[in-house]
Amino acid sequence: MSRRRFLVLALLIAACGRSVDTTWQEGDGHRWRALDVPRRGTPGFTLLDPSRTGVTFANTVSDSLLVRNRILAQGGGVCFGDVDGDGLVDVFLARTEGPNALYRNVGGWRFEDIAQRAGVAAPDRYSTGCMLADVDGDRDLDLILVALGGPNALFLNDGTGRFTEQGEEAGLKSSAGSTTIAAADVNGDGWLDLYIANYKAYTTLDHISPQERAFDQVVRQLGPRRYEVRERYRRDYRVVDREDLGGISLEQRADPDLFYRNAGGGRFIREPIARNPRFVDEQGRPLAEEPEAFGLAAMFADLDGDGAPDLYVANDFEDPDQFWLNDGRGNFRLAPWYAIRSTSNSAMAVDVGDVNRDGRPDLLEADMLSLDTRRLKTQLPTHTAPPKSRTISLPPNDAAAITAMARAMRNPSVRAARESDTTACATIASITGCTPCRTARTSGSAPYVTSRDASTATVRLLSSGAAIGGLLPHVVYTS
Ligand SMILES: [Ca+2]
Ligand SMILES: [Ca+2]
Ligand SMILES: [Ca+2]
Ligand SMILES: [Ca+2]
Repeated sequence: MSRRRFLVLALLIAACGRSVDTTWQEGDGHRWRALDVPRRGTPGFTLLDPSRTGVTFANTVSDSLLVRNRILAQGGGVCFGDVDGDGLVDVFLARTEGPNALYRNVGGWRFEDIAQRAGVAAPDRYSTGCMLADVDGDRDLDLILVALGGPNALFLNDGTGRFTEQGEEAGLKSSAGSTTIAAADVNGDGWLDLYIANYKAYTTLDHISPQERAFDQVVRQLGPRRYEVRERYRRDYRVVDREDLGGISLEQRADPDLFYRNAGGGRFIREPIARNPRFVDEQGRPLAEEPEAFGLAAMFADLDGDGAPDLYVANDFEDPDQFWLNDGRGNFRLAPWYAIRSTSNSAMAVDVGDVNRDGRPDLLEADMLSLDTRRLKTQLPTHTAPPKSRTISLPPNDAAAITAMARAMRNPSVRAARESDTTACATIASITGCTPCRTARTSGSAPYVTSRDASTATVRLLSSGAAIGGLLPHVVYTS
């Protein structure tokens, strides 16, 4: 063997044999190690057969139950975590009808269901969402389990994977149609706080005949453009003045979401979202009423990069999603609507990750409707009416703010501003290429912009209020 050929071979052997240091590095309350990524093969996943893994779970709901409550067809959640501290990640699966499953990871991609002896089977409820998190600070993963119609409950882990359901003293009592849980220490006191998204525990479609729930049966007219829901339907219906539609809309009410502050040791105290300075609207005002939206997903994630967990709530139907920005002390303010200009109509799920690796978190929202046209034709959309008008606030004649907003919208149909506000008009025209600006028909001195984008509707720029921050997370939508 020539010396050169020997050298190449030696280098090849060295390269192939280069190993990654995969020893665990211990930290305060955590440990980490490098991944030894195989040099061969392709990225992706390999489907493992249930006969190999032992995971035979299926969430089926009987027709006899569904005929009484169709919302039970929405499914249950899955949670991952090492519940018994053996270093292997275990899997919890929530079941709508019957016992939940807790698959202990026994190694080699094999699992055994220990839900019964672990004390988390809870067959007495319609389990929906789950969360494995250490809420009492003893360094083992506890289970928060919510159910359609309740009870929502905390199961404390003894450290070995045996759980004890806590009673009402945990503070999570609810009979709402809960769907999912998000946990984060929102106020930085070291204790994980909770946000539970709610849908509705039932639908009137299963209880009230079409004739009985007709508009004139449910609603009484009090005068010109004045309506009220009759007393016996107020728990389930509300009338909404849809200025953008030029009329009144009758809507089924949803269950308000739940925010819980962890008072320490896994004792939760519910704080309302309305009339609470912790939650304020885009203009910084506390909310007058609890938001009622059909919530299906909620997630805490730091979306603006200030280190504090923000909150994104994805809602079904035409209820807008809610994007709450945390001020770092656990106070939330709704992000300006144009921070995310459109959302899924039938939002089903949401996730956060840096998909293009530029260091900024991206947001993925899954919609119910398929992108595939064949499949789409087998689905029933919600026939949502055109989007609602929105009113936002900007400093008057602030070219920088208007520039930021116009850039945020990147909307070629932004096409009007108050004629006398030449700065705003020129700025918008230069960005959007839409000229000329036309005279606003709005009253007072407020400049405004009209957008005909299908997702943004009419916008009025009023004369005071919030400045625009750099709140432009990348948005990826899929279905
Ligand atoms: Ca384990
Ligand atoms: Ca714990
Ligand atoms: Ca906290
Ligand atoms: Ca943040």
